[in-house]
Amino acid sequence: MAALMLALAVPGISAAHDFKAGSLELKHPWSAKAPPVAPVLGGYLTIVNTGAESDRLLGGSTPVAERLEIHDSSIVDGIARMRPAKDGIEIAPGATVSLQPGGAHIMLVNPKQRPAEREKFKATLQFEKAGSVEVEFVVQGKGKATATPPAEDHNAHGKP
Ligand SMILES: [Cu+2]
Repeated sequence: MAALMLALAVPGISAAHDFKAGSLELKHPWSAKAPPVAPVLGGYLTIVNTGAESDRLLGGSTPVAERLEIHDSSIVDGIARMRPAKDGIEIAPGATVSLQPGGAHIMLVNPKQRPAEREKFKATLQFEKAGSVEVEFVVQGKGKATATPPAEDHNAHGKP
């Protein structure tokens, strides 16, 4: 554990906007540009587990929002529903897990800042084994790279 924490203290210098923590590779964290009134911002990235042990994304924090939550998405009666992933998101050995619009995702609840498109913001992701990992999310407009984020779905989240 101590060795892992040490490795994480090394600043990530990466033009490719990828991050590494132990045997986890965190690829291109991004957030969808949302309307100024949106109560949540979605966060997405791809996690590759190159190790022999399973790990779990449990949560995290970011200066730009009150809370960072991990959400799961499932189709119930043809409607996409989201709820906090109580046990986090498992990343099995050798697996590539994509957090993306319409699927499991990171939810930034009650944004305090609204970074503009192409701006980056910091976040700390908490993994069961890899521990705390600092990453940077880049804000992207809709309709780029991956699918269009279903922003209206996020409004369905109830407040606790
Ligand atoms: Cu959500």
